[in-house]
Amino acid sequence: MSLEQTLNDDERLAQLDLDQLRQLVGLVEYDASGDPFPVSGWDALVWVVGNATQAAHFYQSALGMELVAYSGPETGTRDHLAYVLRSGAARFVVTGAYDPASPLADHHRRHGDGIRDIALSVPDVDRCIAHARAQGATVLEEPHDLGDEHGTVRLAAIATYGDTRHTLVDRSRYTGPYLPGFAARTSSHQPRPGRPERLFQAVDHVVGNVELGAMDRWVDFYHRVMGFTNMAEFVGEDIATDYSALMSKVVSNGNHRVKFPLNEPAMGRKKSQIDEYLEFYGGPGAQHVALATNDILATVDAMTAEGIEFLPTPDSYYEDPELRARIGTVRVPVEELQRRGVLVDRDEDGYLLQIFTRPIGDRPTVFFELIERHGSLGFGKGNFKALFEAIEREQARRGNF
Ligand code: TYF
Ligand code: FE
Repeated sequence: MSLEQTLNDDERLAQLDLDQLRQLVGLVEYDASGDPFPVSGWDALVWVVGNATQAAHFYQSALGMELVAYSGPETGTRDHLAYVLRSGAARFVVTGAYDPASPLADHHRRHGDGIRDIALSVPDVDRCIAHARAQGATVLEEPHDLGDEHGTVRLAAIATYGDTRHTLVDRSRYTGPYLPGFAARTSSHQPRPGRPERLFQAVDHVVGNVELGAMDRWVDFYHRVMGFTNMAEFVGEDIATDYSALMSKVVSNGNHRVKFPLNEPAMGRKKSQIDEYLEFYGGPGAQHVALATNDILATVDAMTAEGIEFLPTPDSYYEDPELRARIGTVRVPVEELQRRGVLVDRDEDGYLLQIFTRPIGDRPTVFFELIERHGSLGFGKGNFKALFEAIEREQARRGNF
């Protein structure tokens, strides 16, 4: 699969070109011919929330997304509502129960707001499912076509950690706004004057939190079932016991567009942030979504103006001479980063800028990261100490540390 072929129609529509994507999310060239489970990229992150109508408003006002489609009783879906939102290549679907007997109501009672489905775009659904089944994966939905006047989508689904699933989607023969059953719907929301047109361009990575001792099993699942490979960054016992209270490994698909860090709790001095997540989510699930932006300062400013709260970073972070030397020169003055609490990490390939929000819902579970990559293919390992201290201060405010 050439890099050009990995660009799907949505991304062409979003006017993202390969060079932009390469920088934004660290895309690489790879040979898909020997890949038993070729994945071209993200299709959608499907959220279950307590109130999809209000969440759709939040994603438009606070995250600057654009409403593109809707399904509900008016379009023939009797048990739940779904709103489809876009920002560049990223697609979120927020769903909520309409009928109290909907399985989504039960999902929400157990997990609170969260990601139920990390849907992936694949060129050959049937081939992926055949391989996944042979590797012992749980097939939740057999390959099937959904069609309407806009064409046909082929879909299937497999189970991953907790109640999370991967729907596999081939929409190459479909021109509708999302899936059959959805009607095109546009935003009535008017962004504030002066706000950048788009606050993020793509999903960079989605992190999964799994139970103590389960990380290597899930890494193995992504290797065997989905043909993913390890990325360099990992946090082992040595670092974990010092300050992070988690262990982490990262797997990615062939072109590196889909990256899954997997965390498990480690025994620190106090309760691990991963244990807090597992307790309040009611088991394993998606912990954070990193959103790729090419102007993290403008994005932070716009989101802050809309009431998004970011984890504060102490001034000592920017004043630490060792860190300052490691940061070197980045594209903006360090004072601009300091004013907003943006973190910097550098490795042999380049650097990245990143910042984390507080949990976005009622439970101390899911949050967002903003990331601006300049060559670095890492995840901010150099910031773990500062970041985890900030997270622990938040845990303490909640009485969970
Ligand atoms: O995706 C990552 O691995 C980084 C680091 O609670 C990280 O963003 C890991 C755990 C966490 C927050 C960030
Ligand atoms: Fe991250």
